[in-house]
Amino acid sequence: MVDVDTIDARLPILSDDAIRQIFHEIETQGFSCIPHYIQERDLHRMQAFVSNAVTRSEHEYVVFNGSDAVPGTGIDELAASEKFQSIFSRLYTLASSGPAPQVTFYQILRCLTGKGAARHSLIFHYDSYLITALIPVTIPTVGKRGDFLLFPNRRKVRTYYATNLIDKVLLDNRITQFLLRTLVQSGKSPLTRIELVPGNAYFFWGYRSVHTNEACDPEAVRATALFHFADPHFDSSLRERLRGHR
Ligand SMILES: O=C(O)CCC(=O)C(=O)O
Ligand SMILES: [Fe+2]
Repeated sequence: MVDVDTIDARLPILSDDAIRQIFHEIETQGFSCIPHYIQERDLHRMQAFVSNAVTRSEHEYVVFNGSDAVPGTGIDELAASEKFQSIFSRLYTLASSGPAPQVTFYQILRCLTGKGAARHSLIFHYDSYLITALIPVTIPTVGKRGDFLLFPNRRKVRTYYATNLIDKVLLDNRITQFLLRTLVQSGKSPLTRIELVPGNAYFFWGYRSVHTNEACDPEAVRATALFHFADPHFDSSLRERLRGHR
């Protein structure tokens, strides 16, 4: 039974055509945005949580993992919402032409602020999950906004976990990170820059796209909720063995 007072009751129902359109936009422009996906009253609940969290952390970077860390904020309701989950399962099917596994998320709420704002920004990466949804909760209205930066669809889904590791090593090193930062500063790169709007929902292939966020000013707060779904290497034996050695 759907509780009428959860977010699910207020989310739009997206037709299969709408999902195909989202899929097409992710494939061609690298991301798709559903404007005003979260209604004001729900957004306010999330923003109040962020503002309390930042006070409690004495204005330093803080991150919350999973629904249990954000009870009653609406972010937990979103993760459990059938309407929200069905966007992911249908996108998955269009991307992989197979049935989607049950939708569960690797889910985080990142609150950038203080000295940590710069430290946790401009770190270019691939996500470990195919589909990423980003929902901006709080975005600075003055100073640096902390735009989202994306080089969309730079790689295919790797058959082997080992190839995925090589991709990650080639990206996650000082030289590549320095070159990418320089490229961003030059303003000449084929970079997609997204000026985030609170309450919108942005979808992209997190696994396939190099991406990161810019910093906000230390005295500002920039909070984003991220929902990651579908790990292509969930059954990799190499990964299991590497984990065992940690
Ligand atoms: O906060 C953001 O804008 C992006 C964060 C991100 O890419 C991630 O957590 O995987
Ligand atoms: Fe990411």
